[in-house]
Amino acid sequence: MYPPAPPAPHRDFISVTLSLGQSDDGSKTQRRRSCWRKWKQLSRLQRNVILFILAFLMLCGLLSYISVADQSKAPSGRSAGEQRARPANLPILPAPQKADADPGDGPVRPPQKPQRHARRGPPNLQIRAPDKDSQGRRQDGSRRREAAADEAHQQQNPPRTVVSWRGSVIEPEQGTELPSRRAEAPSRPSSWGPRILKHMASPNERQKAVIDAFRHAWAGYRKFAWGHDELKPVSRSFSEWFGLGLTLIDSLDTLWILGLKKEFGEARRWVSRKLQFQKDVDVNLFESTIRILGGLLSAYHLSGDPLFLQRAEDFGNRLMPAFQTPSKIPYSDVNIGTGVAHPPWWTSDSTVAEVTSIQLEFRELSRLTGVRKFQEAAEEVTRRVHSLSGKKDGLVPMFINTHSGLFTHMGVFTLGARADSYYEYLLKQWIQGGKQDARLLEDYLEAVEGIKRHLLRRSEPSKLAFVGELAHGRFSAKMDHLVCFLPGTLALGAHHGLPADHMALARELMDTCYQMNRQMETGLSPEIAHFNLHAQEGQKDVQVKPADRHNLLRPETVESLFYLHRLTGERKYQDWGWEILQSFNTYTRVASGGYSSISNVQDPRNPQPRDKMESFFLGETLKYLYLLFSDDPDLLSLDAYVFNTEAHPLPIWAPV
Ligand code: DMJ
Repeated sequence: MYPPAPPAPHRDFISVTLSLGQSDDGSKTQRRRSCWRKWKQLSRLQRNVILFILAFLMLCGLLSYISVADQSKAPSGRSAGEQRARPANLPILPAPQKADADPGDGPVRPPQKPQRHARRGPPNLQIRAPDKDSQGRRQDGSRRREAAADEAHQQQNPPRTVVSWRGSVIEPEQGTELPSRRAEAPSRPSSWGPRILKHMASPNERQKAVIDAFRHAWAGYRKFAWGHDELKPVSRSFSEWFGLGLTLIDSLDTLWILGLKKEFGEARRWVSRKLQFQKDVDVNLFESTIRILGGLLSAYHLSGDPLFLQRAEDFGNRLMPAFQTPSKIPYSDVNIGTGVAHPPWWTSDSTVAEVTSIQLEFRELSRLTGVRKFQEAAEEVTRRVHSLSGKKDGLVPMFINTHSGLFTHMGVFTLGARADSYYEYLLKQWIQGGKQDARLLEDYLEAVEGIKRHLLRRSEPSKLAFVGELAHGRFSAKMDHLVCFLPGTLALGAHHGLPADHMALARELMDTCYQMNRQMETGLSPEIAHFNLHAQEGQKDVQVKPADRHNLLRPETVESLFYLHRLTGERKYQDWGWEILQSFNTYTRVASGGYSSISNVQDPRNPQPRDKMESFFLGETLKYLYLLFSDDPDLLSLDAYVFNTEAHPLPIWAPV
């Protein structure tokens, strides 16, 4: 039994009505009394239900008020605190879309469904280009208007330097720093002289063929993917990775070097007017550093246009949260809009090559801006990795933990994916900094000895030297095409005074990388090759597994050919590169514009286009081919420049 209900708190009721601020006339008093009587007649249960509903309605009202107030307080962005509290990985990029973009102007188109494409034989025989004329006519008017506006802008804000095309008359110093900040800049790299493309001969026949290939790739990107990350040449659409115009930025310095002035101007306009970093998007720290930061810095060095440095600094700032980890080893991903950094969802590890291959760019950004934090954060990683245990004669594991700062997945060693550019950046940082930092050199030299001792073998029947992998003491005769950066790096080290046997090894590995292309029916290397270790009748040196026979238009072979030719002067390296360019043209060129990765380098009748043109095809592959075919050692001299791992040239701080 419940005890009898206490008398109703009459005063409470009156206090509520008074709070409405109404005058207390007789009729209202009557109504109140009758309401009160009705209330008293209700059962306890009925009263409780009504009270509960009222409380619920009040709560809902309060919540919706708060949410409306919040939205109206944040018209375009969130406070830094709110932004940081937001979870990362928000799905904001549009799905791949078909594009028929209007380069240079026009609003961003709403997302559309990607078109499926039918695969019909070699890509260069596929799909006709759309009606260029009518499209071109439509675009011409607006492009002319934009060009005029841009010219007016250039006249009002003339560049600080007198720069003739391809940098042939760039004044020293002026194009490489922000004068207003010079006093704050780190003192060390204060001088570097006039060494940009001093005299530039007209392109020879092979270089013209590269220009033609580049124009074709660019035409496809411009028509179908303008301002997006990557061209899908077969379906004539695009794909997004970061949503930052990756191909366009990766291509800026190649456009400049190849002398494509009009195209460079158009791309520059896009950077000036459309490139937007305030975006709620996760980017991979390494990939965006080498392609976007590196691309902008090189564009700045070559053109002297401060726009590129401003963009580089903005972007660098947005990457900095990645370094805020317990160990100072950066996370793999960072949201450039919210500033939230994080590892991949499945691990708290980062990839060793990724965290150790961002230093050239961050150091250069500090040198140019005078803002030290970029260099300090990146160099802290180098210092920590230098003193870590778990290496095997200078060889590093593939993963490192962002909490403990220690290597993980110990005992697996490769020069391929996840470790490759660690070795490259040891040498290149040493060169960039004027060969001062003994720890970098020591780590590099030790690693080359480790490669020779543990990973270097010779194949049968041709005794090709190759670099395999080691997993817990077991050798695997597997070599990624990515490893073909190594001959070039070894040759570069030898050029900068390292032991002559590095050059000998570079030559041998260069032959092998060439054979990885040459022994395929298309003349293009597979992504991964396996080398034959046992002499057997009818067996080739290079073997390919079905899952590994794709080619992504990667640069590493032609990158090394460039170094080997530049540093030995031997014509055969140019000839090998020429063969590879022919193969790209035969098997990967798409008639309507662009080049496509292929799935099968062993089937020349049906190489199976994968419908993707990676940004590094323009940023690296075609740039290195163009430089390979030049006989001018002063064209981006290796005594004045160091190329980042995405082929973006950065100045050596103290020229040699
Ligand atoms: C590029 O992004 C860089 O060269 C990187 O170091 C490795 N992968 C691609 C090219 O293959």
